Amino acid sequence: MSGLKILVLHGPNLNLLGDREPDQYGNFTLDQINKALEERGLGLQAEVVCFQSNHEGVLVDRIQEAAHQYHGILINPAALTHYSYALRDALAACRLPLVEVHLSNIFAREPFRRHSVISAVAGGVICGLGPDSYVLGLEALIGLIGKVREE
Ligand code: CA2
Repeated sequence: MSGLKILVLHGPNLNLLGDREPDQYGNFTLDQINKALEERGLGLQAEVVCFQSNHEGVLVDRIQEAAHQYHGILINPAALTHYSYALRDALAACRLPLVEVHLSNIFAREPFRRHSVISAVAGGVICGLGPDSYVLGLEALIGLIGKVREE
């Protein structure tokens, strides 16, 4: 599928990747993840635009703006995963195909991380594979967009 525009959203503190908590999240930086996504996107004829914010409302604004500008959203909501109904409502309202990703296996971590309030409005969820979660998530999202378009 050609000519797709994908918005990648990263939630709070993901800008710290590569700097702290390497045991949990690895040594790579957010820039490196973004570059890998842009490159994979090129291979799939999709333009990938990446955005990170530490602020829930900024992410909500970005999702609202995305509705008419993008074909799908790939999101790592970070800690907002576990409690942000505002983010969930914005993602549901924009009605774009959505894939949720996590670097870590949230089901193997503290109890509060084992539930996502976002997953119910996502087409799919990938976690636990480090940066590969994002790349696999992008591929899955492009597949999902293709299916939605066929309907
Ligand atoms: O595993 C993931 O991708 C998470 O979304 C990462 C979030 C966490 O709250 C979720 O439960 C799972 C945390 C992102 C913060 O990333 C940091 C990176 C380096 C240093 C400190 C935090």
